[in-house]
Amino acid sequence: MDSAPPPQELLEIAIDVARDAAATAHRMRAEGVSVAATKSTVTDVVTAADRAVERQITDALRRLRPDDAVLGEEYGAAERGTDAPARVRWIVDPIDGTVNYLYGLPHCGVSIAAEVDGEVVAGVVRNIHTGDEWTATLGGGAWRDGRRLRCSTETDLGQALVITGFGYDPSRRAHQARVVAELIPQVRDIRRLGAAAVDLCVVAEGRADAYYEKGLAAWDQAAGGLVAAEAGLVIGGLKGLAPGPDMVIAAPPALFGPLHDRLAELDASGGP
Ligand code: LIP
Repeated sequence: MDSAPPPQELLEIAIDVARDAAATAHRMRAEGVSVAATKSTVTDVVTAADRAVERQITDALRRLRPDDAVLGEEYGAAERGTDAPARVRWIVDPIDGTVNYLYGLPHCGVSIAAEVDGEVVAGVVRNIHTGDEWTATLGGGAWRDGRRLRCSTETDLGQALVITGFGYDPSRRAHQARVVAELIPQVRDIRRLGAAAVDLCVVAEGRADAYYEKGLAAWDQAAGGLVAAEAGLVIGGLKGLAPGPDMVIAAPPALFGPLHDRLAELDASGGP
């Protein structure tokens, strides 16, 4: 089996591809976007831009690294033309925060992560509107504009500004809202920004103290999760589980336990 390139080399590819993709998404937004289709529910929308940007990213990765696997939100696992196992897999969310993108809210981004033998080793998240760009490599730290990111040092849950999100299924939203209703008196405040990949990067640089959400797919959290972890946040699920669709929690070491325990008591990964 071929040797995998160093994470920095994969990161440089991800950055170039993400910048071109964000430029396309930005141009298409300016030209006007509309709903092309809906997915899991009538509010789970996909635009023509989500699809065009994912095709652009997949084609670029295919050109640059033909043997790699690509998993994208809109088209799933891209055709490879070989059955030989791929050591490198790219995990792509062409536009994370699609509803924000549709409404023109400047909190949405292109997210590209590179996984080697099942472990995420490089990731970039680029805000489509602001150009904010967060990057990380495994063991190499998290960065924005050449500045190494360090997460919040908050130790008191009662003082914590917590970001969370809601799914597209109304009954799941009702459950998530009940959890927030119980949690909000016990934290500084809650923020719902609307794009998990960008949310994780905002927490990575301490512009909020912690994040949690149920219902994320790999493409929502792969790159942002690495940025968050490399900025010093503990990333995990509930009850020792890995971060995944049931729950993703990102918090500074002193806050992870208290937030985890509160979310477990509130059955935050439960419900529909
Ligand atoms: C979105 C996530 C967000 C979550 C939304 C949705 P999308 O991803 O980024 O955190 O609350 O329900 O999953 O659909 O914009 O790629």
